[in-house]
Amino acid sequence: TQAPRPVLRRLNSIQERVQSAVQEHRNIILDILSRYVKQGRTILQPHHLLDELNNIVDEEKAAKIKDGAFGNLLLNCQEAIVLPPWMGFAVRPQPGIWEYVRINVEELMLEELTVSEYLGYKELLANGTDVYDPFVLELDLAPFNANFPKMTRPSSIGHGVQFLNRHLSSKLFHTPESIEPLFQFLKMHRYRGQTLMLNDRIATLGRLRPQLSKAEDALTKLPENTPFADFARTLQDLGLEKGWGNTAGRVLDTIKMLEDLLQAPDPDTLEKFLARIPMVFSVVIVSPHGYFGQEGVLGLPDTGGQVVYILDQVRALEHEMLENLRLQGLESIYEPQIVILTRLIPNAIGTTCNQRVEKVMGSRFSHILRIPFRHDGKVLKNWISRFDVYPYLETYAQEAASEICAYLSGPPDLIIGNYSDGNLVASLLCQRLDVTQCNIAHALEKTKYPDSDIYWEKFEKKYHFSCQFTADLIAMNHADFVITSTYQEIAGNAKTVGQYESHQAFTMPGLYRVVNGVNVFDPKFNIVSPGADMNYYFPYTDKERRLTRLHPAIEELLYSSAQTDGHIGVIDNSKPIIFTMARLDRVKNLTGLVELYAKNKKLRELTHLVIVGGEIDPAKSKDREEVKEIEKMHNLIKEYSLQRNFRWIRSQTDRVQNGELYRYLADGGGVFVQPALYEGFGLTVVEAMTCGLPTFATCHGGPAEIIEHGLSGFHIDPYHPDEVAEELVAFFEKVRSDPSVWTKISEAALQRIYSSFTWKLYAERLMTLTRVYGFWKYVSNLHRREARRYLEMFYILKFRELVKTVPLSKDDEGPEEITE
Ligand code: UDP
Ligand code: LCN
Repeated sequence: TQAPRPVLRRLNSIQERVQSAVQEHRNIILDILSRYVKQGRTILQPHHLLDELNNIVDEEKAAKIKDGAFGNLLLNCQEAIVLPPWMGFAVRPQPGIWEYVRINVEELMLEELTVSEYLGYKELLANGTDVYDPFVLELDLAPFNANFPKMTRPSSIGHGVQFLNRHLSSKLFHTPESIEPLFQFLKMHRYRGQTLMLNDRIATLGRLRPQLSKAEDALTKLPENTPFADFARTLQDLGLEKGWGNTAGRVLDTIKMLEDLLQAPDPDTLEKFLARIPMVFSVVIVSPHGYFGQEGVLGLPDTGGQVVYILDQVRALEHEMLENLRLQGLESIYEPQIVILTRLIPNAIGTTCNQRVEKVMGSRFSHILRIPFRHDGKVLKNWISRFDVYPYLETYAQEAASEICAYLSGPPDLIIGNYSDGNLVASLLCQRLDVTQCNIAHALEKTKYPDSDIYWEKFEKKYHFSCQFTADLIAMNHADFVITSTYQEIAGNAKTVGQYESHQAFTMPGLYRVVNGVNVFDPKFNIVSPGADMNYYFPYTDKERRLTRLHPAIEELLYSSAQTDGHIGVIDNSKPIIFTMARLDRVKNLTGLVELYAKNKKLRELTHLVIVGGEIDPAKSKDREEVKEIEKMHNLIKEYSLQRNFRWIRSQTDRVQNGELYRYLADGGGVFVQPALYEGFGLTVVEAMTCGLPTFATCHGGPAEIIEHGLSGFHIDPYHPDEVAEELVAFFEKVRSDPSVWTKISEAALQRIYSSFTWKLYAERLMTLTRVYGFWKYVSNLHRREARRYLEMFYILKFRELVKTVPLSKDDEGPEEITE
């Protein structure tokens, strides 16, 4: 007889693990918990939790706790809620994986909570402890994605396309017949009235193989470089149309790939074969808020890296699309079309943002198309902050849909959204035009502002986060695929929560509760990192390309004694320069760098400091946050008598000169420092490294992944400014005795860039993703129809209501952002 099988249950649940540890070390745990309560905070951050753990005096006991299940809970806890007699803990053992518990701090009872219960409990903080509402609107996307393939290991997050290829190709090639959808896909393939790949002469899958081998026979007899036109007729008679390649050699290669797939399919060949199919001819890139221009816009409020990113992206994409068309043998029939869709701003303050159409410089076929914001048929004339654009987006998207179709003579093949507003407009356009949607966040604001969800009402007047977070949720779930610059943008790292991950579960009391907002294990997420345009940013060692004619202007900027509203402070060329450049936002923390420099005597002896950013005269600034930073900067200069070590130059918008400036500073043995409190990605880090300037950049956000600490640059923690100053001192002292220390970092930085951060790699990857997701969407159920219908409802019932709470801008009173 067989032994009875044990009943299956969740072994070692967090509750069991921690409860037994709690029993074992009862007194000491009681003590720690009561100290948390005594801190008087309602929400504890990880460092608050760890501080108390590190305060245990008895070392032996401390070690026992830390190594045990309770210590583990605290080490992995991202947030604790204090509502005596209970404390709630949100525990994240690994990126993307969350567990919730609460502990009674008097009786030491532990209960496991569902995400819903945890958030309900957290809501008491905002609603008052006696207000419990059992019927809260919950947003839950999980049921819609239940049958959808998902990754399981945190290390595979961000590599969605590889996973999807493997998973779905095993399905597609399950039996000889299951390849039928691929055959149908090739047969249906046409563009603007022209049949591509296969024609009606191959009516069934059964006919495909023999016709391919006949074509193969015919092509092997030809020299490899025979142009397509010379054998087009032969292939057409066999059932093969344009699109297979530009020469006999290339066409043969593509045919062999398909034959391999029919015989012994594998995901890599599938990806390579799809990369050869002409699928992407026109792309729309959406970035509504403005100012979006090509000259004189950087440094204007809200206009930073996103604009640089998109312009470089367009040039790289156009180049890649042209190359693809050439190799496909289609360059004489089609031109790639790329349109940047942005806002037309009639009061364009000297920029080109009031022009409807503008050619993208350095491209052949790409344009900026500007459409104004309207309300009640009236055009909005002034620029408005990105936080205030929500009331205009729906009408904007409607107008854009018809304008784009007219402009491109039909819908595009791909729409790429940028930032919250662009991604929402992209969702509305893709829904209406049935086009593949790609999202790029650049920066999700939620992680930048602590507690902006639970206390959303406090932020509402200034930021309208209720609209922004709702738009983000809708867009990230509507997208076919999402590209991010780094892993951390999706899922953070062992210690910190990712930007997308923070939308997995959160609550905005009084509005709605998100129990499954996004799943970072979804294969839609892909890391595709941008680079720096190598026409502007190239190594300081590339002597032949150096722009020495710009040196007098650069020297004037750095060293002239004139004190103007363009530059203040005086330095000479006797010391290496610590350099930084950014918008003068609070989070960029340029004032933090100035302060840490000012306080360190040794650093002031060894180096000069140069910062480029913002306006110097507060009266010239239009941005409320910038004005505060300008004032802070002037105060620091006074307080620390910085006039003779330090140069502050107003924002510089000429990229050609900026590139040479990075290199000029490298000539003098300088470094670049990026001191942001948080940085989504950090284009300046890539620019500086591409010029060979050793870089010290914040460990909070993207730069932590761009730089390998100690090898291709250094991570710094702006929350520990004195240590940053010491690290800089140590570096410059080392370099003084051994200059090769500087050169090694500079060379390794360049290697890092060439291997992972170039626009060429970016464009190839983005095209591959577009084809693969487009194909899978066709052959499988990746349309996410159910989820999209649910999102539509949420958009209509919730988002539209929230938008009504955002005041419309009053044009005649001037831009809103001046008045607080
Ligand atoms: N930039 C510039 N002049 C300035 C400040 C910034 O040209 O005075 C450019 C900088 O070279 C980079 C971009 O603006 O290309 C800033 O991008 P980043 O990703 O560093 O930050 P963001 O502004 O997007 O937050
Ligand atoms: C926005 C940011 O905040 C930066 O961190 C990025 O580098 C930039 O966009 C480009 O993606």
